Amino acid sequence: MMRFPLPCALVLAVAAALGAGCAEEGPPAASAQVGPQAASPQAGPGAASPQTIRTATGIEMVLVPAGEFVMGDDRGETDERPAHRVRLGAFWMDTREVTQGAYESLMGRNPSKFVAADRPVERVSWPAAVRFCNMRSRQEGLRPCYDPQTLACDFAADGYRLPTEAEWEYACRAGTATAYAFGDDPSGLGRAAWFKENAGKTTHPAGVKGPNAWGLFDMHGNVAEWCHDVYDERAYARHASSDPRGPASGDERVLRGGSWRSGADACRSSARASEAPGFADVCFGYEAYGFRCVRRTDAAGPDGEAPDR
Ligand SMILES: [Ca+2]
Repeated sequence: MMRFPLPCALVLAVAAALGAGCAEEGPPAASAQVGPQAASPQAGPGAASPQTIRTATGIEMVLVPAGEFVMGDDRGETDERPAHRVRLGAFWMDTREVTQGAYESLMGRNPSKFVAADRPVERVSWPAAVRFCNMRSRQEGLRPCYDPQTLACDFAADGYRLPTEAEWEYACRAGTATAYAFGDDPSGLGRAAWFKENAGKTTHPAGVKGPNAWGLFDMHGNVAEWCHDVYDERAYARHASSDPRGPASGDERVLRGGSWRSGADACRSSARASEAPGFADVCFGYEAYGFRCVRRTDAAGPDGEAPDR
């Protein structure tokens, strides 16, 4: 497993000591309800272009088509094996990492270290990310996916949620089987991503580097992205062949894509990382963790294929 170079146990111990003194995600400062609004489909510039929509809360999403891919990499770390074939239904995915502007407009606060409205929000915990998903769903008149108490995900709901690890890797690869969405050579990563060698020890505005073939920006680098799945280094041996959702329980959640502080290897399409879900819920959350959201296709798109769930 590719781990982030941070003394997590020490930080968690300090966090536990601080305990209830740390600020939990508060209620949104502004909660003006927005009525149900259908997303407005916008055809791409050409037939082969990714189909995008701009949702009622102003965030651009792209249709990720249904299909099959080989998840993992037998040449990679132990937890990337075995490479295995996975089939996924179509879904909508945010074209960019959730920005600080989008997060603050819905949640009434901005936890980020590198403050700028157009940069990805960071210092967000897994619970904070799913609370954003629920708030975004409510703002658009959709049924929230997450139980507000247990944070269990209802995949049948039409609201927003975090991508499964399989969905994330499928979208990152965008039809490729190489180490990165642009090929195998890490020397090309600087053109596609903000990572340790070019980021200058900070995040950058979401969507500056070119998108992958499916219209997704910053899947490699900038901020690492929380996924739905509980992390298990042996998860792939037990994956369902269709829409796998990971283990039912465990201590950590998956993070994908590497970040501004990651080396090239940690930014590979199949590289896996993980962290305790509440890690960034403490007062000094980690400034390399962000997220993006997905949503069922039958909730928004006229041409989307309903996922097999
Ligand atoms: Ca990213």
